[in-house]
Amino acid sequence: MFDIDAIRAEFPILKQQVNGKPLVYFDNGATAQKPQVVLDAIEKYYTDINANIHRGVHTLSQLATDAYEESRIKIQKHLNAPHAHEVLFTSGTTFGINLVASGFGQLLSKGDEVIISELEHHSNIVPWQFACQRSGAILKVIPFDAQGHLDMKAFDALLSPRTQVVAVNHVSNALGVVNPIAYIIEKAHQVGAAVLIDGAQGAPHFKVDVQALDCDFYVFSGHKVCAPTGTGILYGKTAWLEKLPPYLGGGEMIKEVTFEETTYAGLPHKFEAGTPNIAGGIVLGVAIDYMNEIGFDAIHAYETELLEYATAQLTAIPGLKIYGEGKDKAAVVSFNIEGIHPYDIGTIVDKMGIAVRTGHHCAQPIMKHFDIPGTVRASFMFYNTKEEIDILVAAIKKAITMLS
Ligand code: 7TS
Repeated sequence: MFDIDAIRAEFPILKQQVNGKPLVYFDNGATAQKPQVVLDAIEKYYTDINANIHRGVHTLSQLATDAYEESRIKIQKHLNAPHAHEVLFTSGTTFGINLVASGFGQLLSKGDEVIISELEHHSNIVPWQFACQRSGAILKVIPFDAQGHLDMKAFDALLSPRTQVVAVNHVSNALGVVNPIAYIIEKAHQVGAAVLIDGAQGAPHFKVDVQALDCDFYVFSGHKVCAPTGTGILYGKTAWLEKLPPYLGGGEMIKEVTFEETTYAGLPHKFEAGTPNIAGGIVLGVAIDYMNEIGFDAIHAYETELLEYATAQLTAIPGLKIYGEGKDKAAVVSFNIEGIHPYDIGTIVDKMGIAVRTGHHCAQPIMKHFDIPGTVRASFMFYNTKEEIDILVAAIKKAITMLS
């Protein structure tokens, strides 16, 4: 059963007052809060087994290595990845996309094509611009319509035998729209292109099955799934990970080093140079276990209720416009109020203890499409409540009175 009071009790930060008011945390798209079990696991790692991994014969090093590799297997199972070596630890989504795009920058040829979408976060745009600049490949962009849905007819028309990579997000961070990734993956594979899914806003809300999706890469950040910052996962199919060149050179990623030539370690180590965020990697497994215990079906059902409630309540405010419409959305409401700058709304509701994000959300092309400076974004997680949405709605009404 979904016991919201019990869940909230597990997040110490939610008991805080901010500006003299109980915290209402609606900036989960930026980062999620951490349950006690995650906080305890960080402390336990440093208290009991802190040591470097994959190198010591001593007991602590083996304990730390085992815990790190067990976490990799947990995440492999969670994603239904065929092999543990296809699950790479990273520092986050940005790192994962850069690793893949940088590799493709070396594999692509002049005239090849890379397709992204107009709905991407900057971290799924800029690395592909780098790759295209380096290789002479051409960047193409799937447009979106007035509701914020990607135009699949336009996508079909962009695909060609020259398409080598398609990189799109699972869920738009700025609008909350869920993209038709199953269709995109199937169509891209028909022309032989590899597909990277930016799951930064997908992994916190959906149980992802990489085999069912058949994506070539799936990337997400640990800090958005209740784990610490500086953690993340890049899932990649073995064949692609073997084809891609290493990203960082250093310790642990080599087989043999001489001054003439270096050969590389096998997967996953080829992509894991240097001492990683060991505690973070272990605790990411703890956070994934925690979310699985609640259950992603239960999480999705509860968050859908929150989203529908928030959409109805906010739509009823005169002059309020929501960006990103339709049924296929996940846990985000992005909006503006006629005649009021989003930053002013954000500042006033913060005084009432409410955390929302305002601005372009690192997705400037979306703002350009709508010809707006930014939006106010309320993004939800399974520990939020309808009562908190009521507090937000009342605060916005008050802000409107103050500003008009
Ligand atoms: N891709 C998407 C879709 C994202 O939402 C984000 C972060 C990233 C990539 C980058 O993730 P990072 O963990 O490497 O920084 N999105 C947001 C946001 O919406 N507000 O703050 C960060």
